[in-house]
Amino acid sequence: GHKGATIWMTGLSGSGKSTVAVAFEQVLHQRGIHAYRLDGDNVRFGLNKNLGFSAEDRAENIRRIGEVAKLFADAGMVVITSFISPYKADRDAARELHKAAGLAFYEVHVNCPLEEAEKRDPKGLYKKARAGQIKGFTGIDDPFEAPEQAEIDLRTDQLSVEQAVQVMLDKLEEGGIL
Ligand code: GGZ
Repeated sequence: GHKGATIWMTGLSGSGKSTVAVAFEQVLHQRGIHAYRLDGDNVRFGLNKNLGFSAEDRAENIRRIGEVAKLFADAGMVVITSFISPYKADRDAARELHKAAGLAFYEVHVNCPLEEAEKRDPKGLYKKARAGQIKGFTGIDDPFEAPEQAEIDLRTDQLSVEQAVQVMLDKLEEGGIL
């Protein structure tokens, strides 16, 4: 059996959050673990469709995601959240929510240098941000406050997706979650 927990992936656009989250979820499912991913596709187009990318809206985005993740984790699921979550205070609030409810919380820094994320630019968003067509883009003209004490640090410019997933599996096994 396994316990509920939230795995909180934080990192720049293009850092590999979603790629690693999808691969990690797949392995958990193969092992018969009830896992669920929260990402922009199922949250920003639904629950949070009234929110944009101002500091206030990002904070509210993360606050709601933290609350939803807590509920899923409380129901016994392994929740994987995949949002930039650029502000330390907002991530810490999500962590505190879980702590107060006695639920495990793992912050995962999807740690890819801006230079590399910008080189990947899978959606061409960095290019637009550099050209001034998108204002307030994280890493370009909006902040990303890197975690100082993440439970897991993934240098996704150096690790394969499989290696990154293995690091996460090892950590959760060590913590008695899996
Ligand atoms: C950063 C933005 C922005 C701005 C749109 N800044 O690479 P993507 O496209 O798929 O991931 C990014 C996503 C970020 O949404 P989050 O909910 O994860 O952000 S936060 O946690 O800060 O609330 C990017 C796209 O939305 N996007 N405008 N200005 N990313």
